[in-house]
Amino acid sequence: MDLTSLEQRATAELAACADEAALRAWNTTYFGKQGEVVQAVAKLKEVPPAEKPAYSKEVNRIKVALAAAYEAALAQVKEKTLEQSLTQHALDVTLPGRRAPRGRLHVATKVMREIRAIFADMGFQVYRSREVEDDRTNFELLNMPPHHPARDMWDTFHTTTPGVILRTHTSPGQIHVMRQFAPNPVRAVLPGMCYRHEAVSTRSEIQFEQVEGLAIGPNVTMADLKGTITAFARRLFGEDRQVRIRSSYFPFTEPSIEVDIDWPKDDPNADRLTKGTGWLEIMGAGMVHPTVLRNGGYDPEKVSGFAFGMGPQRIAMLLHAIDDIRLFWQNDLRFLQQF
Ligand code: FA5
Repeated sequence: MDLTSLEQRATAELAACADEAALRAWNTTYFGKQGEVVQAVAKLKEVPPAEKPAYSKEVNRIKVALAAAYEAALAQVKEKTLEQSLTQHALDVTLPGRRAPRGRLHVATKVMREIRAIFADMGFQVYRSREVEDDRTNFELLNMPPHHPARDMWDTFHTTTPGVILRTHTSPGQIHVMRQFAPNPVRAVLPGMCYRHEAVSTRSEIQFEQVEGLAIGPNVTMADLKGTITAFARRLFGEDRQVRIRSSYFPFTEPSIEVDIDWPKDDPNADRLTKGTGWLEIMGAGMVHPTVLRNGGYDPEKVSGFAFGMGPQRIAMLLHAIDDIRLFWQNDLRFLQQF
């Protein structure tokens, strides 16, 4: 076997390999099971003894040299492929990143938190009550037996389970709070969603939030109620806003009042929103009816209490001069992004 011509041929063919596949084929030709270099090594057996040392030395030199040349060529080709991929699919790391869209709190959430904070400062704890109620707690225990005409004030969404309804106000929460804390004094606010089968208008939605307030203890009076509401209204709306207290009727309070806030006269929507009166009703309130106190587990001879229920959406409308309550739950970003 002519080792010199084998080396020359193999070297020339290796240099001609353009890619990794060609290199691997070259490797099979020379270093595979039947490869030429492998066969040249095997030939050592047949070489006459006198020539053996020289042949052995030469064939090993060629074997090592070709193997090294192959490894070097393979490494070079891999390097080239990587470089090509880097330049062809170039990544510009200096480009500014995409901004993550930043969310914000819904205006209703903000107002709700403000209201809660003011009452928290006055020592009211926040109590969560269920949105799905039974007729008994939403009406009966609040002094409205079936067929009581006062039920007409709250047109109700019924579930398919008889007697299970969506609460029409947060007042049934009063019963849950009382039953948990009686006979101890309590001061709590109950925020949450309410539902009414109503004609939707600029001031009324079928879904809206309320914040209920309840204070029970020895010698709680109407003066405490008026003081609490006035302090609250002044903190939320400012010292110069007017608060009006009117007598009213709720079956679960006696006496009952309604609280209005004056609407800025220079607002072109004032007439529509206040039905021409200049006042917007923000809450109903009163002294807890003795029957309701008893239903809650208290002795009306020993304690008295006041309660109120307000609508944060109406309050948000006042604070931000929003002229349509329907905007709150329409998820229109043009509206939501203003707050
Ligand atoms: C009640 O719901 C009584 N439970 C309030 C109460 C509590 C009285 C405790 C006495 C003692 P009224 O139906 O007026 O009352 O609702 C109270 C407030 O909820 C209203 O002043 C208003 O701000 C808000 N509200 C009522 N209906 C809607 C509606 N459809 N859309 C938006 N807000 C409403």
